[in-house]
Amino acid sequence: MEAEIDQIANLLLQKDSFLILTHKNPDLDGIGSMIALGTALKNKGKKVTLFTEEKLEPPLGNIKGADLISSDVPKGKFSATLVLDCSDLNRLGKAKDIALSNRPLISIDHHETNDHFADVNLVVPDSSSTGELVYKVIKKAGLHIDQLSAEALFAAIQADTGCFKYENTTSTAFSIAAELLKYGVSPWDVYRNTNEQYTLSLLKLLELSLGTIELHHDGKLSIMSITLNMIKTVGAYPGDSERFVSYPRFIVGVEVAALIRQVAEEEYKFSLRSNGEVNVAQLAAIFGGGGHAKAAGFECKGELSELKRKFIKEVGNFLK
Ligand SMILES: [Mn+2]
Repeated sequence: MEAEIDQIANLLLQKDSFLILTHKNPDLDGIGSMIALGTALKNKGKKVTLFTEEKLEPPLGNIKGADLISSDVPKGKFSATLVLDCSDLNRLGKAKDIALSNRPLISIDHHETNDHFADVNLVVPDSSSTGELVYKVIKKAGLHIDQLSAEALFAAIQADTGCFKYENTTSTAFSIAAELLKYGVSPWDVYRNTNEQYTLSLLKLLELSLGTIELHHDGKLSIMSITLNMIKTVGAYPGDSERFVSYPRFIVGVEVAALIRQVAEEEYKFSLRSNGEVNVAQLAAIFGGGGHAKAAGFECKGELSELKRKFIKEVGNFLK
């Protein structure tokens, strides 16, 4: 890990224009890492372009510095591309080709399913978050951390550790978070701004989706579903519903929880969470997805009852 940190720190200082990317359907770890690294490089006089395919919506989009990120496909040449929190090139979506034509490609990530697609790969599955690794790189390069980058890094670590409660909440994660507070970060403000902020329609959507929870495999698998019809019923864009996946996971006896969200007529996103027994990154990989042992996901196309049947059967193979 130290060799890659050194190598990336040197590249950050040598090169002068950077394209900074994260995975499709970005999360706070990816976005916070982008804002922090982008700001630190900008303050060093470097040119930075931050891109996400989707326009950021609240609550994710409430993060300070979100205005630095554009959803217009980047043009021009960059002297390096930084890919943050992204396990493979296909998860880059529209940015994949631009990334490949602006090398060196530098990947900073902590997904155990990362396939080491880049020219330099700082991939540390033991790391709580990509934010933690970005902090180490920024420190190594001697880049200045201002309040904006400190808040963005804190948001990244706070999010990926589930507010410092998951098993990846290591002493390193706590030490870096403690360090970041010295820059004036308020944990409460960061949390409330980027996690709560439910709209009434999002709560109405939660009400509808709680009614869909079903149990399989003797109560070890719980499935919750959100359809396009339900979203239509509650009104316009309701906010980030992926976090609802915690509710089926809370149920006594559940080992694997799945939230199935319909995104188009015959297109679905499966978000998976584990309470420990099953490695859902491996489960998701069978369906072409990936993630972490306790939080993963995949996307698929087809008829829902058939997709669900296959999924339920596969979960059975993973349960003891
Ligand atoms: Mn992450």
